[in-house]
Amino acid sequence: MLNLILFGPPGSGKGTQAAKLIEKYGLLHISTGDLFRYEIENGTPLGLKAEEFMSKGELVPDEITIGMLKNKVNDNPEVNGIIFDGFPRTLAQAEALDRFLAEKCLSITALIALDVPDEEIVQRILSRGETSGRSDDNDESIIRNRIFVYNEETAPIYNYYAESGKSIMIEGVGSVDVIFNRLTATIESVC
Ligand code: B4P
Repeated sequence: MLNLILFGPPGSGKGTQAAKLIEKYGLLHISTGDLFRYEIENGTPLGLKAEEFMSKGELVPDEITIGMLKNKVNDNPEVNGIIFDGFPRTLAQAEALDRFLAEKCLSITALIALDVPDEEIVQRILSRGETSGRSDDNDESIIRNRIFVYNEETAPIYNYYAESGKSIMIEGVGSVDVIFNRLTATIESVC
């Protein structure tokens, strides 16, 4: 099974590239951001809780996020592999993911990080905010808080998987197709 973590700061293009990768490789796409937005749209208790954090550009607590992720994996036992998009975002999530996969005799194949400078990210997210209706997309101070939280809590996960030789950084600036070609070349070198 090909189990990939698509990694990078907010707005680095994880969701954009995951949509193309699942088509090419027939993988299950799990985006914790999309799962939370679905819960918010449906006004569920989980959605109401998640919105408190997301609207401020903060992370949703691990206990909520990890349980939701496990349910999604368990609901899809027959897949060829999984693209984890936006998960893990804390070291506790990464450790929980590894333990959970190990119980199923599975593991992460590789973590592929998209490298995009902060100013490019701010511009991308602000322009998405013109149409996305997302409360975390149209206020520059919230976007900068998301980048701060990424650097503090999420970026160390790169080194965590680097210890087992699984982390790969690729250039995340360029057209969507150019980045997709970089990603597929990288994936084909690890599987
Ligand atoms: P996410 O939904 O994961 O969103 P994201 O980081 O904004 O997006 P992504 O990197 O996927 O960017 P995209 O392709 O859309 O998270 C939102 C929030 O949910 C978090 O802040 C947090 O509160 C919560 N959350 C999610 N997972 C969590 C977890 N595990 N633990 C705790 N909390 C969690 O691209 C962005 C924009 O750039 C788009 O407009 C796109 O069109 C554009 N773009 C993409 N590629 C481009 C390119 N090559 N050139 C120019 N523009 C490009």
